[in-house]
Amino acid sequence: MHRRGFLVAGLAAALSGPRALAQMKMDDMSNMDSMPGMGGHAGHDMGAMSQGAAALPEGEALRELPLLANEAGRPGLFKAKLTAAPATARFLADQDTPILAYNGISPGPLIEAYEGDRVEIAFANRIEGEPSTIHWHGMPVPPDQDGNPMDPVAAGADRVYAFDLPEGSAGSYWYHPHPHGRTAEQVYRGLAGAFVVKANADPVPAAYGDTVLMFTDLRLAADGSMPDSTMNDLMNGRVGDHVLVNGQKNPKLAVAMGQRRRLRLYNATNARFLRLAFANAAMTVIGSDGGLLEKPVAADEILLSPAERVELVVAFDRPGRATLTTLDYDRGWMGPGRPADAGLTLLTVDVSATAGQAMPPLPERLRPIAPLGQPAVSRRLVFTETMAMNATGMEMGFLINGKAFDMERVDIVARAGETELWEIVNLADMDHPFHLHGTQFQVIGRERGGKVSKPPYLAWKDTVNVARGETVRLITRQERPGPRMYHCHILEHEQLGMMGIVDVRA
Ligand SMILES: [Cu+2]
Repeated sequence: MHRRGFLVAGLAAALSGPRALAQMKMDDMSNMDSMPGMGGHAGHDMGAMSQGAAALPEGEALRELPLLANEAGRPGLFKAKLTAAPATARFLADQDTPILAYNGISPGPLIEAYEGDRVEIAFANRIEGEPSTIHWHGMPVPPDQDGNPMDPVAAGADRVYAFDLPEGSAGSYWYHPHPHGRTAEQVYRGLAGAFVVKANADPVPAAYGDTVLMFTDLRLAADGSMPDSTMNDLMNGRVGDHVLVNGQKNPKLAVAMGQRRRLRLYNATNARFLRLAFANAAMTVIGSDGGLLEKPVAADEILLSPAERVELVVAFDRPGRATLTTLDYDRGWMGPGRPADAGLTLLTVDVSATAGQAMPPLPERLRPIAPLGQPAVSRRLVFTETMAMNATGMEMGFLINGKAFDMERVDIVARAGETELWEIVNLADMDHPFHLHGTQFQVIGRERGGKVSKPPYLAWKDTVNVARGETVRLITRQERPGPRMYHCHILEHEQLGMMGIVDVRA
């Protein structure tokens, strides 16, 4: 195990309040046998989380996500309803699993709208006893429409989210709850869906299709229920036993030899890092979180940290079986039960022996991306983790600039329309995927162990992994006044304090 320093004295004072702390009782610590002072030994054996994991059926035909029906009846408007409520899912042949769902399904229905559209979505929160919100992850929506924790929708209540999709905003976004203190649980219980904004003039050939592959992470007890999170989950982020694609384990897709497919990959897990490769098929990256790149880039592998998306064109030029699999990635793990990252097959593609009809080529240029330019302001955000034992148990803090999230506190004041440099410094022992609401940013550099590197290409991003010991520099600009959240997208870390508010002023 990676042994860490414990701050015993004075830690409670350094943390800003009980909301920021995970209070762990000793009797919850049965799976923490490698903690200093707890006895036991370190190891990479599977911890309590994976014992008795139920086997899920594999190899069913891949289900495309069902579309959310547009009730507007006229062009230029997307109007629909989303209801968050308890539901059941059939992961095991003979057992119902209680989940939370949007319109009865998980992942939620796929929202497809076009640049220039007005969007009006009536949200009904029918989760008993829990506030919720819908956050439009990555989308350029006004602050008061973005489902911030400051704007909860009470249990049983309704509200309408309304916003316009500007020209140039085509991209692979998603939606999920963001209520204070409940985001992690509502997401792992099933609340997440994809929101694809389509371009009016799309350079990618329509013959490639357009398929969302949404990865979620399921932990299932033998009785078909989803167990509550453990202390290990709170520290590392909750990692499940099964990575699902559109709700299915290792589903199957059949394609003709020579076919190319446009695939939008979403990491909608709470905390699972997905380092992905396609065996027997060639991947080309064409887009990031906020839409197309300037030109296609061939890739042997991809790292998708929680909440990131990538748009791919995959060429199936060899007959037989092509598989999307995971590779090992060490993102920093505390205690026992580090999940087996490598060797998971997420999707199996059967490629026919006879060639299908010829496919049009991918254009060499996709769209221009203008660099955001010289920043007028620079800021530094330092991510740290703290832990301590006290009389009631263990206290953990996930902090930004030494502070845990406080809804009443503005951490940064920014000016609308002004370009800023943000330096995200990770001094912690785990990777933390950084997410900023309300805009897309451009990463301009990384630094780790004194080594500085520039990204290989310009891309619009709303989430970027900051590896432990790494500094990521990004350029950002908020266009509209109002409060915006920034946080770690390991949702348990966000919930334990690794979040702040930037107040954008006119
Ligand atoms: Cu984190």
